[in-house]
Amino acid sequence: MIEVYLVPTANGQKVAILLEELGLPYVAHRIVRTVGDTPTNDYLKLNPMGKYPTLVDPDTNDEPLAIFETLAIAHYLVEKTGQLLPEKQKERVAAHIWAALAASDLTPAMATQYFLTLRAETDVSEATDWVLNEIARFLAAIDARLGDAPYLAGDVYSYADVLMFPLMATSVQRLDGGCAAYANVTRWVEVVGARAAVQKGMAVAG
Ligand SMILES: N[C@@H](CCC(=O)N[C@@H](CS)C(=O)NCC(=O)O)C(=O)O
Repeated sequence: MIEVYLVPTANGQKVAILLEELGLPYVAHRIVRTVGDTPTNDYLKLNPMGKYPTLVDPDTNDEPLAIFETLAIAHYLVEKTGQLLPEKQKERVAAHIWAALAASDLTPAMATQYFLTLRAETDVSEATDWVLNEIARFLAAIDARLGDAPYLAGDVYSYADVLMFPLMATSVQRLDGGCAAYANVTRWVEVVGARAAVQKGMAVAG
């Protein structure tokens, strides 16, 4: 059975929601750690960065696979099942684009915002202003996209929505006003957040 090692952050939530949506049986190891904890050597064999999440799948064509990087885990799971990947090429490409934006742009920006506003002990106001401006650019682009289509890929719910949801539901809530200024994002959060699999995944990694 699939095993997933996660901490209760947006990346862990993304993978837990995916597993729930795809109906794959899994065991979640919810790791409790504090800042500065070092990973065990056994865990570093699965994920050389010692970060979370990591997914281990014994049910492959060959040897068991250990997969890290949330976007790579998502690609693996949707390819394995053929689900949450739109049929139409235009929508499939859109899913890849918005999934990449969630993983490569908004997630690192929110992690940087977390450090600069909650952990940094020196004056980092210039860097904070820069990252908040970047986040506002991403949120405006996502809001515009969700003004043109009900879901990020287009008319169909896809893995891009899964990778974006925990960012909007948790990380972005750290900002003044959360995502309230973004009407299309707010509508989409209500729709996606009402899905049973999304609620279950959020609870597993909450
Ligand atoms: N690019 C990685 C980022 C993973 C990451 O930064 N995970 C955080 C939790 S969301 C973590 O493990 N932090 C603990 C640490 O850095 O030691 C991914 O997408 O999975």
